[in-house]
This record gives sequence, C-alpha cells and structure tokens, in this order.
Amino acid sequence: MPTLRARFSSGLSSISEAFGFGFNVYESPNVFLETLHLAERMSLMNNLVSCLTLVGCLVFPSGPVVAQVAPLIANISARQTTSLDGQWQAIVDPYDVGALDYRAQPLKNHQGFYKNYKPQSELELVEYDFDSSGQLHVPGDWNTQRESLLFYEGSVWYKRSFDYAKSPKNRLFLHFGACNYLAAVYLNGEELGEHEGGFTPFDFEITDRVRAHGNFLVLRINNSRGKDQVPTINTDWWNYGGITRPVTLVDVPETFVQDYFVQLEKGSTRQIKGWLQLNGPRLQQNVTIRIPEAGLSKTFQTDSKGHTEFAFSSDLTLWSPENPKLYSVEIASETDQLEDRIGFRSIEVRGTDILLNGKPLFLRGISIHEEAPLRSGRAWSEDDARTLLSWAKELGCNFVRLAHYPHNEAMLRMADLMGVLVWGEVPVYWTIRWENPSTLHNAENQLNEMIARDHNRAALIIYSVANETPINDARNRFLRQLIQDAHSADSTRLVSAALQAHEVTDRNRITIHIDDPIGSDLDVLGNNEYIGWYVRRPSDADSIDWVSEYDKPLIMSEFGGDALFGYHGDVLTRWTEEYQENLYEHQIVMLKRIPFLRGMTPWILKDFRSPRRTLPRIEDYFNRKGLVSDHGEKKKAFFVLQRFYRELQIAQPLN
Ligand code: GCB
Repeated sequence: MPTLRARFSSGLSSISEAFGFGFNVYESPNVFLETLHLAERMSLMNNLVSCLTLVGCLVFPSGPVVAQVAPLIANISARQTTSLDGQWQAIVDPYDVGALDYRAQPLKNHQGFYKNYKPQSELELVEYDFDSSGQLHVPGDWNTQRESLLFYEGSVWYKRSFDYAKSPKNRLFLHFGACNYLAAVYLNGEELGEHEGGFTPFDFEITDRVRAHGNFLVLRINNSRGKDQVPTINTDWWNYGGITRPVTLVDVPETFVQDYFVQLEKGSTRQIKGWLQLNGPRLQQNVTIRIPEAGLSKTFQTDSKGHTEFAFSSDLTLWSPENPKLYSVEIASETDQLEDRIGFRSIEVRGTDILLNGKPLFLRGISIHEEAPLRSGRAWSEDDARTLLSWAKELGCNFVRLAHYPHNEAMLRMADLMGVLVWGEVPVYWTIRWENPSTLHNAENQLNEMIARDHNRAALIIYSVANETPINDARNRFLRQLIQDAHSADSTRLVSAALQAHEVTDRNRITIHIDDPIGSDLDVLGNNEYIGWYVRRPSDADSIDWVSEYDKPLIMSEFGGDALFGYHGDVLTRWTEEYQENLYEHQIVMLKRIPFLRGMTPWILKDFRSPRRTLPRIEDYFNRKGLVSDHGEKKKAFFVLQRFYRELQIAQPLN
C-alpha cells in the first residue's frame, strides 16, 4: 500500500494560501498539511472543516497523518531487544504550545518541546522543562495514572533518555506496541515521523541517528477525537490516551528476516504454505524453515526483492482449543535467525457450518474490551491476558471476540497458548466518514497492521471489519474494500462484521431478518441484538424467529443488559443482577432455536469505562453489561451462561 506521503504532490505551503480557499478541497489541504507538524495539522484541519462546512462544503477529507514508519518487524520478542518501558517524563499540553506558537504557526526554534532545550543563562526564556514536569508510566494510559487526566483528551509529551552501544554492522529500530491515537516521534531533536491509529504497532529505523550516549526520545501523543478518524468521535468505550503498549529497541543484522507467514494452506490439514520477506542489502539468500519436533527442514531461495513463497507437506498435531499444540518453528537466513511458536490448524466455512480442522464447531464465546481485569485502565501485559482469558475459560468459552479494535499482542499469544479462538477487529465503529478516502485509507492501514502482527497466531480465525454500521452505498463500498483487503492480505482466515438485522412483525409474530447487503461478501455473519434491554422485554425473545438471506454461519456477536454487581431485585427491575440473569435465560431460549447459529459472543466479559454512561450510583461512567464487575466479582448471569456452555460442551465434547 502506498504511504500517504507518496500520494502528495506539490502544492500550497502557507496557511494564508490555504485559508484563501484557492485549492481543490480534495487534494491541496493534504499537501500543505504535509509541511506542518502534528498538532498544527489537527487544529488547522478542525478550523478548515468548520470553515468549509460554513460555506456549504459537506465533504472534506481530513488531514491524513503522514506515516513514515518502517515496514513492521514481525515477532519482536524473538529478537535482540532492549525495553524502554518504565517511568517517562511527561508534559500535559492541552493547547499544543509545545508545537505551535500563538499564531498557530509551527515552532521552529528550541521552544518546540521535542528539542528538550535547557536555558543557557538566567535570562533566557524557556517555558517548558521535562525534568521537573512529573512522570507517567510506559506502557500505560495516562487517564488512570493521574486523577486530573481521567477525562483528558489532547496532547501529552513524553520523554526518556537512553544510551545504546550498537555494533556497527547491525541496524536498530524503535518499536511501539501502540500509542493512542496520533503519535509524533522525535529522536535527539529530529522528527522521525508520525503514526495514526491507536491500537496497532509501528517501527522507525534509527540506525543512523542513535548515539552511544545521551539519546533523548520525545513523543507527542494526541488522543483528540475527530470526525474523520477511525474510530470517529462517538464510541462506547474510554478514549484512553498515551503510550499504551511497550516500547522496544530492536537490534537486527543488516539484512534480517522482517516477516514471514507459516500456516497451513487454506482447506488443508497437511500442507504448509507461506512466504518470507528479508529486509536489507543482501536480498538473495538461502532461507531454512525448521520444525525440529516434526523432523522438518526445508530450504528456499529468496528473489531479488528478498521474498520467497514456499509450500511443503507435513504431518503435525493440529492446534485446537482442547489441544493447543504449538511447535517451535526456526527460521534462518544466511544473515539472521529467529524462533517462533506456531500452531497449525485449518478453518473454513461450509454452508452454515464453521469447520476447525475439518470438523464442525460451535463457538462458545464472550466479547472482551482491552481493560485490565483487576485494576483500572488499559490492559497490556501477559498477566492481564492470562486473567481475562482464564475468566473466559471458566465461563466455558472456546472463543473470544476482542472488541472493538486490535488488542495487544500478549493477548493473541496467550490465546494461542491457552487454546482460545479469537475474533480480531478494527475500530470501524458506528458511523464513520464513509465518503472520505483518507478515512478509508486509515482503516485499511489499521487492518493491514493488525494482520501483519497476528497472521501467524493459530488462535486467530476471524477478522472483523466493522461494528454496527448503517447500510448505505458509501458504507457498502468502504466495507467491501476492507473485506477484500483482509482476504488478500491473508486468504486463510475468515472475514466477518458485526451487523444489525431488522425486525418484521406480522400478526404478533416477530421475525428478525438478516439481509444486510454486506452479508454476501462475508464468510461469517456477525449480528448484534439487544432484545430485552434497548428493545422489548427479555421474555419476548422466547418466541422470536430468525431468518437469513444467506447460507452462511451466524455468530451472535452481541447481546446483553446492564447489572450493577450486588444490586438485587426482581427480574423486571433494571440494573439488578436478576434482570440480567433473566435476560440471559430468555436469550438462550431464543438462540437455541436459530438453525444457522454457530457461535455467540455476549456483551461482555467485564464492566468497562465509558463516558456515555453517566447514571450516578449505577453506571458512574461504566458500561455495566459485564458478567464480571470491574472489581472482578461474578454476577448471577455469569453462571447462566456457564451452565449453557457446559451443556453445549457435553453435546460437542471435542471443542
Ligand atoms: C453495542 C456496541 C457496543 C456497546 C453496546 C452497549 O451495540 O457494539 O460497543 O458497548 O452496544 O452496551 O450498548
């Protein structure tokens, strides 16, 4: 995919020209924005959008943020790395004074915070100081580290220093697990580049810029919401800002194995098919893939672009939830070597069935937000992943929906290890700017970054491209592009989206129809419904019928209702555990009667923060649809679902 910068051509260079409206609104703002830094772009785009809206221009592409990131390096944990996690100096900058002067012009001198400048005399005016500005922990959201930042949306500058003795032959990269939402990265007072999107990893090469001593790394992270962003301004989750996942220095040989795909061929349980990509000056090499435990060793040659594709037969124990077998896979080129732990399984759809390793499977799932299980804020660690997935397993799950954006890599690796199948998702949520090409480009980029990071994880079986999006031509075009992207980046996995069906009432008989036109492009249908919470009474579910336009499997990707842990009453008193418990009981009656249902991921494992949820003493800015409270206590409905999943397990013991 071309970078955004590659699409720019020559054009305007000054703000006055831009505000003179002497440009094509589809092209030139991008060009002049390219010359500006992050905050300028963001605040100027807001102004431009307001101006253009006033003069009647309804469609306007927001300023895409230039991503000059290096191609993603796969499997960071298997490389020679140095962690930059820990306490970082942090300056909270709600007015972006670290980037713009009082005329909203880019700061050119040392006043730009990325310079980390110190006054040279008693007289000199310098209005910032990282060293006395307090600290934030990385990884971590800023919202739950300081009370004053709980609702904060804007910029925070981060700084840390490091020394690095690099061997002259090697190359060094900076790797960020994720920063929400926009990240501008500077090393030793120079801009490295920017990244847009809050949930996917990115790298910058710093081989020629790193010093043995006294490097200072500065990041400006901005989590302001924007209409043209992905997600857009309206969500039902907390907009946690910050460097939310680990930061790592990755030291690799001059020519290294950048990425590889070692998976079973679509539809096969014996044929391994994949590819490998080298990065560096020696692109033509012999590369060997070894799976010692299976006695496999195959050698291939990369072409002049450093690429090779391969296929060979194997006789492996297949990965499944009941036996999550991972093999050590060794990958060696003439200049680099690394190891991964990979599971091998097949996943397909036949009619309304989902087949894992050729056998029909029912996905006993639960939806999960990326919130820490036993403390406040974003989850990011292996321990967080283990606790969340242990709760899912205790519930009887063989499947989780990681909503509504790509979760951290530890979660995917833990799912591989624990035997939990995964639905991964991008934050194309509710109503985003379907007509804006840069919004589409951004969504495609986030999808590709997720796939690039996770495409060797056996647990991951479904890519979801959207959640509850309204049907219209522009949206259909947008989603079809994402579906096509997912299939072409990885043809082995299934593609889905959480849709919304509609109700038809005929003489008191309620039927729900699944007929979203996007259904024809998907491998698996997802559907969210809130019968008994936002619509109708819980008991109405008992007699509701479901029909589908498509001969495809359905996953009920959401249903549920809120309950405050410890609040009790009768089954028709909202917010009580009894209401939620009763709702689940009636849902199960309905779900059992849907002939093409092949899975479900009720909403949701754990209560999570949401600014939309304001009701005092009940919500207190938490969505309470969790089966587990935000303090880890299990609500009554947890046990209803657990009972149902046990029944299903008895009926289908091998999943
Ligand atoms: C939905 C959304 C989910 C919300 C949930 C709710 O349909 O997909 O993000 O949190 O409903 O609780 O309303």
